[in-house]
Amino acid sequence: MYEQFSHAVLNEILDGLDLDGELHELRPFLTRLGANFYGIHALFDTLYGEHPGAEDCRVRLVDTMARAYLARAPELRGLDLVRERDPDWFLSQTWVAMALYTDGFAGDLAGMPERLPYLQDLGVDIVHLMPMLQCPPGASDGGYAVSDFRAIDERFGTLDDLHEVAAELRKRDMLLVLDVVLNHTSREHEWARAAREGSERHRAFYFTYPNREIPDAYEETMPEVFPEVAPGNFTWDDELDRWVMTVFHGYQWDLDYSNPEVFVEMLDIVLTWANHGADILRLDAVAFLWKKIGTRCQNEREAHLILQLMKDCCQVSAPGVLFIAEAIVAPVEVIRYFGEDAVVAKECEIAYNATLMALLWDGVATRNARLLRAGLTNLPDKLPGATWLNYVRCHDDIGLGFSDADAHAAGYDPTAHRSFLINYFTGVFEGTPARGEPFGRNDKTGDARISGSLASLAGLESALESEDPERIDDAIRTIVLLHSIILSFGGIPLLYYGDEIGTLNDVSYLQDIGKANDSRWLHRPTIDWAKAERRHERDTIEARIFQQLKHLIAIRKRTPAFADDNDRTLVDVDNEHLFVYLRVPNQRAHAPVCVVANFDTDPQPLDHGALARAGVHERRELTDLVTGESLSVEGNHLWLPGRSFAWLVDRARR
Ligand code: OTU
Repeated sequence: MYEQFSHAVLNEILDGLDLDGELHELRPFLTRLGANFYGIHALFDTLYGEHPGAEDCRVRLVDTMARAYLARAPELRGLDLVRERDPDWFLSQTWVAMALYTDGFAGDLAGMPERLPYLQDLGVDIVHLMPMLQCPPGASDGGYAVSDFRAIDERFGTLDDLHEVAAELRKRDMLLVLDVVLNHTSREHEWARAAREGSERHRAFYFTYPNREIPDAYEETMPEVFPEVAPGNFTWDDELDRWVMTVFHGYQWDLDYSNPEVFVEMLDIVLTWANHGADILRLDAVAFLWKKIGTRCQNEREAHLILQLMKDCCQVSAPGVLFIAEAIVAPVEVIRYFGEDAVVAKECEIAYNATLMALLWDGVATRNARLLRAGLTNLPDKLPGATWLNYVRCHDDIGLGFSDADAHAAGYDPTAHRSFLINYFTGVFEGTPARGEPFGRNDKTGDARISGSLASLAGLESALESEDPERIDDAIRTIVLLHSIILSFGGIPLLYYGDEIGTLNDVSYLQDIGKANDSRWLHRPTIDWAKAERRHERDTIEARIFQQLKHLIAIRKRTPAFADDNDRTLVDVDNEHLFVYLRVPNQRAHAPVCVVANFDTDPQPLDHGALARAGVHERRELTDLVTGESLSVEGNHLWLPGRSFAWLVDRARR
């Protein structure tokens, strides 16, 4: 019944649109729209059925999808078809990603093409260009306070430059990831300007209030994201003469997605960037998309419905394009971004694995895998057709997002343990090699997070200062160990630019008033290309890191067990320093791989019997894919050097 009704609605909408001349071109679009319209219509009704603007926006929604489809380049439409036929294409082990700031990496977009061989040398084939959209001068939260969602900021170049980068990537079988900042705009965005100039229509794009009554009601339950520099979630705006909801910085105005116009506008922007050649769109801060008094205003059911509607619409106009959910929330909450109550992923196909990231750093500080194991045992299974972005560092701070229950399970007092970690990574803990800075300290809750480059947090900066070869060695081992996990864990490994050559903290941001109060700039470097060149010089720091990572990436790519088939099992080997898991490929012809990582700085024994019991091998001969060597078996144990790892296969099955 409902389905028939929705088709009637669809036909009525299509009849009303001025698409006549182009109808012949719309055939694949119409097929996809027909297939998805029931879902789109039902989601739209649930979200906006009661809104006075609903009918108008429903028509605009279909119009937006149709025009985006018509504007899509034939080459991209072709890719859509290929990917529709092979929907699991991105789960393959051949993908390795890197996130980078275009200016820090290549100066600007025009400088990107000549740097692509460097990425290919390492084995990277997915490139995430951090936000480049137009922002007001001065503080702009690293590009996340956008004043024009349709224009590239001139610091980076032009749209044409971007098209050239996209074409160059495609030529090299590389993928492009771009950001869409869904949750908020800059105060200087034209919608916010219009609101400040008195437009009621645009005021309704945001959450604004004449007095503190509603803001205070929200504040009762809303946490603060940037407690030091942007306390509270509302900012008084003199020009507007009202309070505005600003969950992040005071200059980032939250969009009100209960207004269907906001949804339609933002869908148009999503589809626009898909048409500019993005293969994958990173949707920023998706947990925050729906606000409700009396809640934390994160992970609300409606936030999921908005993403599902966004996905369904994208599926109609640009079905080859994937979404990344940037939701830095608890594991049980993150997996809902793959699609709640769904059978296969139908919201975002990819999500940041912030749990793994934070737990890896715990392993570095504690030299054991207790919390890592406890936390990951409770990482729920993903849906089929969904995958993780596994990372060690990114442009943001490290939040200690593990649950108290997991900390207890690992034998820690959660509060004491979190403060140990903060002290360890910010150089306060006696004897720590780590050199980070605190970020987002909140005196009310006692929370804090951590900034710093991977190399500096892993101890390379202090080791180089001490000129102690053993400490330098430890730091490099730690850096490679962390990467060995993200490369084998299941999902797309996401490297962060500069880490591949051991880039240290960069304190130059302190000289810039737009950045000085945000320690995340410590780890948003400008690449030193002379340093990068040293990757070719034997025994330099750069070569030791880069060449090992390159080697691991190459092995990953030819090892089918590392594709993401939801096939990882943690193995208990009765040694708290070791983190062990088994990856079983879905085709029996390929060999399973057992990943063994020693977080201790001293050698640790691995019990052979425990591996046999876990079904890792039939014989006593194991080969390490990384070194190609058989592991030395002494008595019943394999010995793993400090901060080392192995990717083991049963020799008989190689
Ligand atoms: C994201 O961050 C971006 O990655 C940050 O760089 C931006 O500042 C922020 O959004 C606002 O656009 O929203 O879902 O440092 O981990 O703010 C999580 C805290 C986010 C970030 C958090 C994150």
